[in-house]
Order: sequence, then C-alpha cells, then structure tokens
Amino acid sequence: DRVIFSGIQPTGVPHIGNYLGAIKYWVSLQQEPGKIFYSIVDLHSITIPRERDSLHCHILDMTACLLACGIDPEHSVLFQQSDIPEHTLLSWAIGCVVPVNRLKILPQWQERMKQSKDGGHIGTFTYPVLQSADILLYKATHIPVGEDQLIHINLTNELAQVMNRRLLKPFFPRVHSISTSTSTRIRNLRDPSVKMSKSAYSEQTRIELTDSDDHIWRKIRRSVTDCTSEIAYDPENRPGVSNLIEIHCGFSNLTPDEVCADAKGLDTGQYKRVVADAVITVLAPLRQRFHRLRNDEGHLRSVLKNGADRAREVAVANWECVRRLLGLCA
Ligand code: AQP
Repeated sequence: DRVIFSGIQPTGVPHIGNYLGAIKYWVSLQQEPGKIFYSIVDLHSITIPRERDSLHCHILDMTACLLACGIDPEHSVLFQQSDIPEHTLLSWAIGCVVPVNRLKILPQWQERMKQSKDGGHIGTFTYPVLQSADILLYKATHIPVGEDQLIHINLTNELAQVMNRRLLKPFFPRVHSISTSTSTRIRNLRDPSVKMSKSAYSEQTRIELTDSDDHIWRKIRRSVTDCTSEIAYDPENRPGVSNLIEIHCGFSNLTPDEVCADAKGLDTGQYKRVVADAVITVLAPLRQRFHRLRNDEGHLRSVLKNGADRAREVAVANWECVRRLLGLCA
C-alpha cells in the first residue's frame, strides 16, 4: 500500500513558492489512495540558529497555513517532527552505517562548506541522514518532491538498502518520488536568478500566504522584469516575466501558452495587475481561514497532538522492529 511522507520547515510563513511547489500538491494527494504523513520538520530548521520565540510562533503559523490550504488532519497525519523522538533514534542507527565520504559529496554540503568559516556543523552535515530517517521511519513508499530533492531520494534508497543488509531483512521498502508535471521553482521577485525563499533577506522578495491584497499587489508591481514590454514565456532570457507567468499559471491552472495568448496587447505593467488579481483570488479566502485558525492556539496544539499520537503509533512500532533486528533488545 502506498505511504506518502513529506515535510516542511517552520522557518517562516510559507510563500507562494512553497504553496505551488509543495502544499497545493500535498492537498491534492489527499484525493488519492494511501496513508499520508505530513511533518513540520522543526529539527531540520534548527540546523541554522533561530530565535526561540519566532521559531515557536512559526510552528503554529505553519500549522494554521497548512490547515487553511486544505490539509485535512482527519485524513493526513499532520505532526511536529520533534514530538516523535524515534526520528533521531533511527537517524543515529542509519548514521552508523553511512560512510562520511558519501555525505561529503552532496552538493548542499559542498555549498555550505564554501560559505562557512568554522568548517560547518555536524547537524548541517548529517541532516540528509535525518531526512532519510524521516521517510524510512514510516516505511514511506512515495515522496512528493521538487527536482532539487531527487538526490536525497536516491540517498534514502541507498541507505535503506544498506540498512536492510544490516538488518538481514528487506525491512525498508523502495522509495519513489512523485511530482506534478507543473511543479516548478518560483523565483525571488527582486532577483529571479535565485528561488523564492522563506528566509531571504527581505519580505519584498516573496509573497507570503498571509499577505494582504494590497501587499500582494505592491510586491508584484515592484517585481523585477526587463525592458521588453511584450508578455512572452522565456525563462532563460526573460526570467522575471517568465516567473510572473509561472505564478499566474499556478494560481489559474492555465498553461504558459494560454496565459501569453490572453495577455496579448498588454505591457508588463498591465500584466502585473492580471497576475496580482489571480493570486489575490486564491489567497484572500485562504488568508481569512488562516487568521481564524491562528487565533485559536488551543485548537492548533490539539491538531498537532492528535497528529503526533497517530504518527507515534507507526514510528514506535517500526523503531521497535529495527531495535530487535539490530539486536538491541530481544
Ligand atoms: N521557490 C520555490 N518554488 C517551488 N517550491 C519551493 N519549495 C521551497 N521553495 C520553493 C518547496 O517547498 C517545500 C518545503 O520547503 P522547506 O520549507 O522544507 O525548505 P526549503 O526548500 O528550504 O524552502 P524555503 O522556503 O527556501 O525555506 P528556507 O528559506 O527556510 O530554506 C519543499 O518541497 C520545497 O521544494
């Protein structure tokens, strides 16, 4: 049977990139058969130091956003990663079989090493092992991911095989990535050469799911385009305008060709208004639901607690099997 796992870091209010690249797809997966685990992966978010109060606040923001977007906690198991200690236990067991050199070659580590002055932290080095443990702990078979994460799915399969050899049993199933054909990277509004990010330096670079109509319009109006006024989809040579087209498509379910045909005769200034309207139409009701949910912290905490109870049932059972197969208990 299909078991889906995915996670999102509570590093801020999610933006339209997180929505179009992950959350919208997470919601649609609920219509398909299979068991679903969606985790707010707080242990991953502390690989970079965060302020205590804002981190806690972001966990509740993320919970409210996911519910507002349509994650149904009755259907999907929605939980906070650190509520389930078995993630770190399994991560330790996997860490004992993964060669250091296998992690050293991962591009994100190489990138971090270039930026870091102190040689990088152990958590930053081993987070792909924790990511694999997140997946394997639920014996997940399908992972919704963007292209940049495929490398981690391959690593997870590799580690699952090594673990299975160690356990003398095909305990962990093969993991498959799943993605929508439209899954795409939404770019930073001020610098389309990089992706939109929760923790980018300025809020002007992203549209958060809780932004007001006016904020959405102002951010899109000031987004970087180019000197050509015609609306054409050309991500290579016209990344700014193409990013607006991607956003428009994501919020209207139109294709780039349809969007460009509809925008014939408009200049980029006029087109920005069309894009803003498409975004506002979807986000305005979502924002209302968010505020209603965010005002009831008791409800959000109980959703996370129920999710943790359900996740724990599976996590504890699987970890106990691994313990036994490792010979840590009889
Ligand atoms: N710009 C994006 N376009 C499309 N999809 C995106 N995702 C992130 N940014 C974009 C997808 O959102 C999911 C959750 O991401 P995450 O929060 O776990 O980590 P991230 O990829 O590092 O996202 P951010 O927004 O850039 O967060 P920070 O700034 O904290 O690092 C993932 O499926 C991701 O692909």
